[in-house]
Amino acid sequence: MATYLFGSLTVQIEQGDLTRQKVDAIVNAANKHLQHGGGVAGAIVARGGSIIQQESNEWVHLHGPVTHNHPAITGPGSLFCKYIIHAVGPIWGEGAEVDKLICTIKSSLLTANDLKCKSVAFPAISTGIYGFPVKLASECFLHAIEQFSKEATLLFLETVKIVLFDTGTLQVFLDTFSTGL
Ligand code: AR6
Repeated sequence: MATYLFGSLTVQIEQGDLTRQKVDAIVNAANKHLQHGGGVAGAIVARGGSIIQQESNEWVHLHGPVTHNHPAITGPGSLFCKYIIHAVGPIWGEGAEVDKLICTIKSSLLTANDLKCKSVAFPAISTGIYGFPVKLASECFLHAIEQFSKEATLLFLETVKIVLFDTGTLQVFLDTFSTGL
C-alpha cells in the first residue's frame, strides 16, 4: 500500500477487491440505469446481495438516470460498509471524457463527505468495460482529489482508498501519484 497526503486528506492506493473493503462507503462504477451486470458492479451485487439491485431500481424509479455530477446512494447489503455510492463515469469515445471523469470522482467525494463518511474506497472508474485509458484515468483521480482537498469546507472525510484489481493498473496509479501531474 502507498500513502499520499493532500492537506488533511490521506490517499491510500492498494491492490485488492473493492467488495471486501472495510470503509464507511464504497464507490461503484455503475451505468446510468444502475443495472449492475458485469465488472465491479456485478461483483458488488454478487457479494452484497440482490437487495443492492432492488434499492438501485428504486433510486432510478424516484430520481431518473444517474448523472456524472449526482451519484446514487444505496445501503450496503451484506458488504462491510455503510453506504454504496453509485457513480457513473464516461464511456470512452462519447466526448469530454476527462471533464466527465473528474466530475464523477469529485461528486462521489462530495457525496461521501455529505454522508459524514470518514473513509471511502474507489475502483478505477471507467477503465474496464467503459474503455477509458488507465494512465489518463489515474491523472483524473489525482486532479479530482487535489481539487476536492483544496475546495471542500468542513471535511469529514479523512481517508480515500483507491483499490485496484490488477497489477498493471496499480503500477500506473502509483506512478501518477508519486510523480504528480
Ligand atoms: N475490485 C476492484 N476493482 C475491480 C473489481 C473488484 N472486485 N472488479 C473489477 N474491477 P468496470 P467501468 C476493476 O468494468 O469501466 C458494469 O457493467 C476493473 O478491473 O467495473 O466504469 C457497470 O454496470 C477496472 O479496472 O467499470 C457499467 O455498465 C475497474 O474496476 C460498466 O460496467 C472498472 O471496471 C461500467 O464500466
